Order: sequence, then C-alpha cells, then structure tokens
Amino acid sequence: MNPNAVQATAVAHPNIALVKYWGKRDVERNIPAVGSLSITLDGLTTTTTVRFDPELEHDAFFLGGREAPKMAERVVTCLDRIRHRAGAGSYAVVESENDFPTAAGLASSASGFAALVVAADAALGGVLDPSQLADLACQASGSAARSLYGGFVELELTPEGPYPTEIRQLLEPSAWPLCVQVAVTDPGPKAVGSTEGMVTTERTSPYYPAWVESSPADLLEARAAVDRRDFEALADISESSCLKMHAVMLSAQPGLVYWNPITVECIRRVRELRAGGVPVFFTVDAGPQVKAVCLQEASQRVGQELGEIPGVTSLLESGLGDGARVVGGGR
Ligand code: 2P0
Repeated sequence: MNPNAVQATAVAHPNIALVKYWGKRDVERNIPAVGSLSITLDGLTTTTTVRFDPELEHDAFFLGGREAPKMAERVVTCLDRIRHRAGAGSYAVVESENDFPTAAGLASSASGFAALVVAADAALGGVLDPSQLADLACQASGSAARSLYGGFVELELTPEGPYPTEIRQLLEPSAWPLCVQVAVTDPGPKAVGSTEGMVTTERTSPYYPAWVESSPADLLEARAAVDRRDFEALADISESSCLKMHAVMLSAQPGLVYWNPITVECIRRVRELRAGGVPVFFTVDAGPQVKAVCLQEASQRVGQELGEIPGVTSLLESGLGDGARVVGGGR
C-alpha cells in the first residue's frame, strides 16, 4: 500500500423501519418528508473498506469484489460530501461486501452508506461528529442514518435545527431483544428503486398528503410502545404504518406493487399466528420480502411456519444489533 494512503474498515447492519419513511421533503438534499422509527438487525452485515490514496486518479467502487457502476455514482457523491465536510481526502477505493441479497428490499443501501461514512471518516482521522455523520448518511440514503445506531432508533425531522434531521437511539439492543425472521420470497433486485418510487408517489397519489400528515401521530404511538416495551401496541402501529405505506404506493400512477403472492401468504400466516396468541407482527418494505418481528420465545415457531410456505426461498434469522462501527484501520 502507498505509505501516503489512509484506510479504515467499518461494519454496519441493515435496519427495518417499523414506522415507515416514504417520500421526500427535498429531493435534491434527500430530506425525508416524514420521520421514522426502526430496529437495527445483527444477522445481516455490510463490511466496507475505504482507502484514500493520493496516487489514485479517480474513485472506484467494488461491491462483492466487482465494479458496481450503477451504485458508484451515489458512492462518489457521498465521498465528495465527506471530503468537503472533513476538508481532506484524496480519491478513494471503496470495497464493500454484503452477506445478504443486495437491492431486494433488505435495506442494503442503509447498511452500505452507514458503513461507508463511518469507514471514510475513520480513515480521515475521525473528524466528523455524530450529527455530521448522520446528516451525510441521510443525504446518501434516508434510511442509512438509522443504521448508525443499534437497537431502536428514531429519525426525527428537525427543520429548525442545524441539520434537517437528527437521529436518536431510543433503546439499546439488549433493552428489548426482539427477533426478526425475514422470509425471502424473491431474492432478485426490485423493479422500481425507492427514490423513483417516492417521487412518483408524491407527484401522483391523492393519498400522499394524508400519509405525511398522519406520520407524527404514528411515531408518537410507536415511541410510547417502545418506552413501555408494549409488544401488542408496537405490533398494531407497525402493521398499520406498513399497510398505510403500501396503500399510498399502490395509489400512485403507475401504482407501485412491491408484493408477490407469497408476500401476501406470509402476511396472512403472520396474522393467523398473532390471532392465535403468538407474539409476532409483520412488516414489508420496498420489495417482496416479509419481515416477521417477534419476541424471542416465538422466533423458532415463526421461522418454522414461514419456512413451510411454498415459494419462501430462504429465511434469515436475526436479533437486534449494534450501530455502525470501525473494525480496522483508522488513525
Ligand atoms: C424505510 N424504505 O423507512 C422505508 C420503507 C423502504 C420502505 O427507506 O431514496 O433506500 O435512498 O432515501 O432509504 C428505502 O429507501 O431511500 C426506505 P433513499 P432508501 O426503511
């Protein structure tokens, strides 16, 4: 390695929003239209190494060992903002690995950009404060800022503050160790990316204003449920927020249908289990996978039930994990 190069490696986990983010207040600066509340997973991991090297003539991005030109543009934009904010940094090589399917509604952009900002900052000497890191992550991907923290995390809209959004950890992972069974129903990449889908929804859905207006009340309810560790209350508000988000997606023109028949069957099975007294609820993001969130004691049963559904190609089991962190290098 060039002796003037600096590098660091960070890991980050995807997060799953229980109160969903969909829509942008400002597309240019990627400011979300609504706050969100999420859990960070420990079972899925992105590992990213950033090496700033003065001998390089351009930035390069590798995902899973291959050049990924489609994603590279967003990575370079994020690096440019980091270099600008840190007032340092040459061109860089970014090497990222996901141990789970990319771009299939499993929040790979969340863990990817969280790991990227943390690794890049560490390589440059750790000059950015947590609010700056969150702002940079959020500009890269709205959900990415939430993966900077572990456990239960809230992204708040703070239009009066120094940054348009702030991130807050509500609970450590060990304070309420829920489990998640992710039923993968289609590992392929999704048809419509989140940013494009959000813009279409805002422009065309007659329900969009109601979606945005009702979000603060959902956040309040979910925050209170997390405070009280009230599983039933969290289940009610999470399922409601998820279905409301998909309703607003479906009502766009053209309508965004992220589900397939197996998605619906998984939802039906989770509802049946819950009605039978099993502490579990579902949530679904911008893809066809179903995330079943449950108390630890129910995890095995939930996994077994979802695994038996024809068309579920794999199950990923996860607990709650920590936020993005440096695992190597850095000054
Ligand atoms: C969320 N999703 O709150 C929502 C629920 C998907 C459905 O955040 O455009 O990749 O990069 O800010 O963060 C996925 O969108 O979107 C997402 P951008 P992102 O988790």
